Formats: sequence, C-alpha cells, structure tokens
Amino acid sequence: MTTPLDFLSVDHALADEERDIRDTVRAFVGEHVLPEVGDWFDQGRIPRELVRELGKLGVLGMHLQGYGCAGTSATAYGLACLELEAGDSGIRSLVSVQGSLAMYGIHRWGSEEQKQEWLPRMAAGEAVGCFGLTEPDSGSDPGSMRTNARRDGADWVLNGRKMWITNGSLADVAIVWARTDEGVRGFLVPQGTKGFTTNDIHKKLSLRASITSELVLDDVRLPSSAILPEATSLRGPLSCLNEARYGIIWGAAGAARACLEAAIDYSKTRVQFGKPIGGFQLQQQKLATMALEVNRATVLALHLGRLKDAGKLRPEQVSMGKLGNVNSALEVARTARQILGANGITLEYPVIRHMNNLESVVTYEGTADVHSLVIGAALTGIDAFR
Ligand code: TGC
Ligand code: FAD
Repeated sequence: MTTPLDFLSVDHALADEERDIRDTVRAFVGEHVLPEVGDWFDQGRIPRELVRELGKLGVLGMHLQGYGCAGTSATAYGLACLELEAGDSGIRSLVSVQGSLAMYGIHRWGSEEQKQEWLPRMAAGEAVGCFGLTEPDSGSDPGSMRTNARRDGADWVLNGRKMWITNGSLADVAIVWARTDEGVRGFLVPQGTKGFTTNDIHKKLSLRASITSELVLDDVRLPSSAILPEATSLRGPLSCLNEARYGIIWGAAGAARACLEAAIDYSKTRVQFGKPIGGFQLQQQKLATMALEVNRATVLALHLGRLKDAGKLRPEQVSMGKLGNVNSALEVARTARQILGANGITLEYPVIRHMNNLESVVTYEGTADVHSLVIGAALTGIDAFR
C-alpha cells in the first residue's frame, strides 16, 4: 500500500539503525516540540531546557566522533534534521548551529584543549554555542567582514559587530570570525567576557521559535588560547557552512512533509460544494505536485547523505541540494497554505509557521542566489560573484 508521506518508499533504503534514529527523533518531536511550538512561535521564544533535552536525545553534534558525540553517519544526522524541521525550522536551526557550526568548528579547527573544554558539554546540551560570521554590512560576501582582531602582547583584542546570529544571547560560547594580519581567524568568546554583549533582534515574522541576536565586540581581550589554531582563512568558516547546509537539505524536506501532511488531512475533512475539497481535481493536482516535491527532496537528501558518508560530497553538490530542497519546500508550504483556506493563516495549523520559517531558511546559510552562483561557477568555470 502507498504511504502518502513516503510515496517512493525511501524507508526501504534505510538501514535498521538509521530507521531507529529517525523514529526516536520523530517521537521526541511529537512529544516535546509539536504540542508547544505554535506557542513558542507566537511568543517569540525557545525554552533553554529544550537544549538539554536535545542533548539527552543525542542529536547535538551527533555526526562528530569522540568528545561525548554519538559518531553517527551523516545520513542518520540528516534523518534527525528532517524530523526536527518537520517540527519547526527553529529547532533544526538550534541543532544545526550547535552541532554543524559551533561544535564542528571546534572539532575541525580547534586545539585539543578547546575540544576537551567545550565539546562534551555542548554534546550534552549543558553549554550552547553560536557562530558569528555575518555582519550588518557583510552577508553574502563574508570576505568583506570588518570585525578585526589584533595581537597585543600575548593577547588578542577584538572589535566589531556580528548580526543575525542564531542562539546569540543563549550561547555560552560564540565562535567569532575576524579579520587579522594573518587572514580570517576564528576565536572562542565565552559569554561574560568583558566588552562582549548581545542584543536580541525582535519583530521577526519568521523563525520566531529561535533566538537571533547581534553580537557586539568592544575591545574584547582574549588569551592566545582562544584562537582556533588550525583555521587561517575564509575556508575555516566556509567549511562549517558546508556541514550546516547539508543538514538544511534534509530539514527542508521535513518542513515540506509536515505541510503536505496537514494539507492531505485538511483536504479529506473540509467539505465544500457537498464533498471533501480533496475530491476536486484542482486540489488533487496540488497534492500530487506537493507529494512529488516532498519525495524528490527526500530522495535527493538521501543520495547526498550517502555521498557524504562515502566522503565524496562536494560543496557545489551541497549548494544544489540546499537550493533545490528549500525552494521546493517553500512551494509546498505556499500551496498547502492555500489548500487550508482561511485556516491556513492561523497558528492552529503548522503551515504558515513553516512557510514563514522557510523564508529565513532560503536566505541563511547562503541565499538561493549565492547557491545558484556556486552551481553556475561549477558548470562554467567562471566565477560570477563579483
Ligand atoms: P572564495 O575566494 O571562493 O574562497 C575563500 C576560501 O574558502 C574556500 N572555500 C570553501 N571551503 C570549504 N567549503 C566551501 N563551501 C568553500 N567555498 C570556498 C576556498 O577554497 C578558499 O580557500 P583558501 O584556502 O584558498 O583561502 O570565497 P569568496 O569570497 O569568493 O566567497 C564565496 C561564497 C560567496 C560562495 C561564500 O562566501 C559564501 O558562501 N557566501 C554566503 C555566506 C553564507 O552562507 N553565510 C552564512 C552565515 S551562517 C548562517 O547563516 C547560519 S543560519 C543558522 C542555521 O544554519 O540554521
Ligand atoms: P545580502 O548579502 O545583503 O543579500 C541581499 C540580496 O542580494 C539577496 O537576495 C542576495 O541573494 C543578493 N545578492 C548578494 N550578492 C549577490 C551576488 N553576487 N549576485 C546576485 N545577487 C546577490 N549568520 C551567521 O553568521 N550566523 C548565524 O547564526 C545566522 N543566523 C541567521 C538566522 C536568521 C533567522 C537569518 C535570517 C539570518 C541568519 N544569518 C546568520 C545571516 C545569514 O547568513 C545572512 O542573512 C545571509 O548570508 C545573507 O546575507 P544578507 O542578509 O546580508 O543579504
């Protein structure tokens, strides 16, 4: 029998362990996220306790090896992202920023002492990290960053601002990328460091169940042990973005699946002109197109996951996945919203929440335009960024 939400039977292509992880995360989302997330979105907040619960679930940095991390496959991590984002993009964002940006950054580019100090606590959800790359005047072009760090004796002194930073005021440690005489370098800035403050960004109409902040660095003095020793150019932060973008490829399929599910359910019970609206050809065409997009996105994510596990996933392939799946998810969410009619604009249903969240997802981690240009450069060998 055809399963509406897994029309192409992707389930059969998963290993038992992957299915178990997927089911565990799905159950967690059903129990801890879905009953509350409409209210969190409405109130513009995300409870700090959720981070500990996600730590207990084992999804924080789950694809990293050692230091208290689960060391799962990339595919298993992707399946977790799919289920988390079927709950809300804000929850997947929290997990992405923690595991793929902050923890990966320390794991890949940090010293042994930095790994020992931060990774076990971050995996357990006892410490939160954020990742400061974007600035008020430097978004798609991070190479134009103004935040700078200069040596002063044995110390470093940082000045500048970071903008739109997920988990900013929640974080115990910020990974801050700064221009230095030696290239772009990363620094671990613990919360409470003198001169380091955060301001939350309010009035967001997207990703409301997520904290987004400005980071302000005024003469922040750090010891030399705060620098990520192995990262010496923009390649440092961009390598972290590959990891987070990979999670988004899966997550977008999850948000789309949630919208499809809501639309199918609604279309079977909402009666107009004497029959369920799901019985009209126009609505069935919409549902069929949505199901196609959800399934195609999931198959693409799985394919890229298998490539990543084989160590063969290239950044331009990640760009194609992020571009394709987020655009598909946005289309699915917008169509679902129409199928739900007036009910589609309320938080009683998940659809407009996902639709609005996806407007952030299509912008962060490289806009759709940036990913088109990455693909274009790979196709032609001509860089059209500047
Ligand atoms: P370019 O000159 O091409 O490269 C500079 C250095 O970086 C290397 N590199 C990469 N390394 C790893 N992975 C990649 N994807 C890489 N792309 C480039 C490159 O080899 C070079 O290395 P080296 O050793 O020679 O120095 O850089 P560019 O200045 O031309 O920029 C390229 C561009 C535009 C693609 C890049 O800057 C970009 O991706 N821009 C978008 C910025 C972005 O995505 N920001 C995201 C901020 S974090 C965020 O949004 C978190 S949201 C929360 C959540 O995830 O949920
Ligand atoms: P801009 O770069 O100013 O782009 C504006 C428009 O111009 C876009 O449509 C873009 O596609 C287009 N454009 C830019 N360059 C080109 C070009 N060369 N050719 C054609 N078109 C172009 N950043 C972090 O560092 N850490 C975080 O944790 C983080 N979390 C975020 C959370 C949220 C909710 C949001 C919304 C953003 C977050 N960001 C974070 C920032 C995000 O990465 C940036 O918003 C994104 O990289 C785009 O930068 P920008 O907003 O400055 O847009």
